[in-house]
Amino acid sequence: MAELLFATNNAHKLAEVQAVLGDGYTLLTPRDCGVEEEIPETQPTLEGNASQKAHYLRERTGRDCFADDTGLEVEALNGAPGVHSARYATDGHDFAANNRLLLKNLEGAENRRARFRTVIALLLDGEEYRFEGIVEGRIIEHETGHEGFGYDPLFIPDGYDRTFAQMTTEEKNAVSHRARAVRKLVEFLHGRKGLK
Ligand code: ITT
Repeated sequence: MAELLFATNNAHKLAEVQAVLGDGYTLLTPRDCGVEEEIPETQPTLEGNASQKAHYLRERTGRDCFADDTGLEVEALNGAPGVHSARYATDGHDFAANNRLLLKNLEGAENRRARFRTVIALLLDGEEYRFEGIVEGRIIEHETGHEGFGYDPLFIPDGYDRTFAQMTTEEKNAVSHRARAVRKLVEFLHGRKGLK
């Protein structure tokens, strides 16, 4: 079984990505490799942050690894919160405060179109590769559901009548931004000699 180091401190993400990868890969976390501190993400784009997180981890561990960065891009807010999704309302990862601020900023808005966009940066054998995943949908007016994390209780993907927070991990992974990006990563890895 192949091991893959994933530069995240978010347990929900880890579970989602492990579910997409299945039994063929075991994910390692930064902590598994002795990195306890928060990994910096100070770049102005999702691409920059994914790359920064992966490079930070490789420098500290010497291992190949990948990182993802995700943003919620809301049409009526000109793409906000976007790269600032984690710290939209406060300095910390306060999901409830972020959701409240999003609802406040969308009060009275007719256009509630939004999308999640994930960028994965993979560092492998001295090269960097990028994979993107997008899911389109809309922001509803009240938090609904308790699964998932972040903005999941406010986001209904196109073609569904339930939020991501009302879905199992498997249901979310059928359409989600992150799962789409991870499946591209897996296809890439399968195509490489010597890797499953
Ligand atoms: P790591 O950097 O440790 O991986 P993070 O929580 O900071 O974890 P991101 O920077 O990728 O993750 O995501 C920024 C924010 O976007 C995150 O804090 C959530 O509020 C939101 N977010 C990301 N993925 C999401 C998802 O699948 N569903 C709902 N919200 C999500």
